[in-house]
Amino acid sequence: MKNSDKKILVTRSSIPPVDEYMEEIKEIWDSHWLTNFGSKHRELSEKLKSYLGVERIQLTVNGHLALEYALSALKLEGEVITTPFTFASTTHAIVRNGLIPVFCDVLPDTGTIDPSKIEDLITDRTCAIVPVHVYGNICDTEAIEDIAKRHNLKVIYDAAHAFGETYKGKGIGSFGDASIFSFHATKVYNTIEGGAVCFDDEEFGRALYGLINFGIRNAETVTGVGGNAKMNEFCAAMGLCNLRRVDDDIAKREKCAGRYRKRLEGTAGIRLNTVQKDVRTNYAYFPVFFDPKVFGKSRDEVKDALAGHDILARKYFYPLTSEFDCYKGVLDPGETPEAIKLASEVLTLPIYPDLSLEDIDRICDIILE
Ligand code: T4K
Repeated sequence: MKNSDKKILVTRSSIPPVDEYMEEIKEIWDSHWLTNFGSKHRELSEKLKSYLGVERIQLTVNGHLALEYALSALKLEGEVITTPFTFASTTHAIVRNGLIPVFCDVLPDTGTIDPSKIEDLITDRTCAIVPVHVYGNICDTEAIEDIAKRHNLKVIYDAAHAFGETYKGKGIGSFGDASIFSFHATKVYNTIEGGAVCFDDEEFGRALYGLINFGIRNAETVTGVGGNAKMNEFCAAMGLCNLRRVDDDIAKREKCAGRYRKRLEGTAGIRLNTVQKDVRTNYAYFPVFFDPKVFGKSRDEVKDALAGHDILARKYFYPLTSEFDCYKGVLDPGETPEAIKLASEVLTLPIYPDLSLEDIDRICDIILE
């Protein structure tokens, strides 16, 4: 197949050599222990705790339920300040807890919550802030912590995109009352499907454990009305394999991002994602923002031109969650002009460890033409 004939999708799951995975799951076969906190689950929990630099961790079946149950474990009521420039999961998790999302605008350079706009949205019903480290861009954790302390609010970070990142040398999962990660197939690090909640507080950990395991304390004692969101042994085994190569994957992603930057930086009408100070990033996404007035073509025209060559970039995140049909007339979309602008201009270009520099050049040639 010629290089120009192959389809390039926005991402491609990282997977280990099949023999490595078979070796890892052999123990599961031998023991017949498939789920419910088995040895792979325990081993992965320990390894991730250390890799992510967090005090405590609870692995989950996916990132969405990590967030939904983390919010639930905090027993919140009322309004939650969050942003609409995110994946459906963030807003849905808040709403599915019977909480009301109050949409705050984002910073134009990072797409993360604008701390200077939070306090105007606080009412006597506000109970928490759910900021999103969108694309792995780190929120202003210091400003958020200061606001949360002064107003006695909980902070739960949606760190779905931020696996392995650090801010000033500190694991990003260690900020706030809790941080959640996604280990979905499309993420920098995957366990096929999976996720985790990271936290410090032991009592919160007990409440969370109850929620992800039917409220069971022991075989004859059920102390809470929980659901089921445990990670199974096959996903944990995939996680153990992928953890061995995630640093290498991130290094390869860095090379891809560098090539895109080299080719696209400085082009009139194209803005690239901000490089943040004091952050070790994971190059999860490569968002590009097109200003149609200056660039001469809209984001949608660029997307269609790429699709004409079987290159399927994605509009993460358009539409804003506040504009979803299910929330029309139900939620107040708030005043979020910067988020609206980002959602109208963004195109996330393909990026994954084995994307070749030659393919990146081809993508850039099409954009620049
Ligand atoms: N919070 C935030 C901020 C999130 O972005 C997400 C998830 C969550 C919370 C919730 O975490 P999880 O519950 O998902 O763990 C994808 C992912 O399904 C989703 O995990 C992710 N965010 C979101 C941003 O992207 P889609 O609908 O765009 O996925 P899909 O199926 O179109 O796949 C995208 C591309 O990935 C494909 O074109 C090819 C590649 N791919 C996909 C799959 C399923 C693979 O290479 N292998 C695969 O197995 O949502």
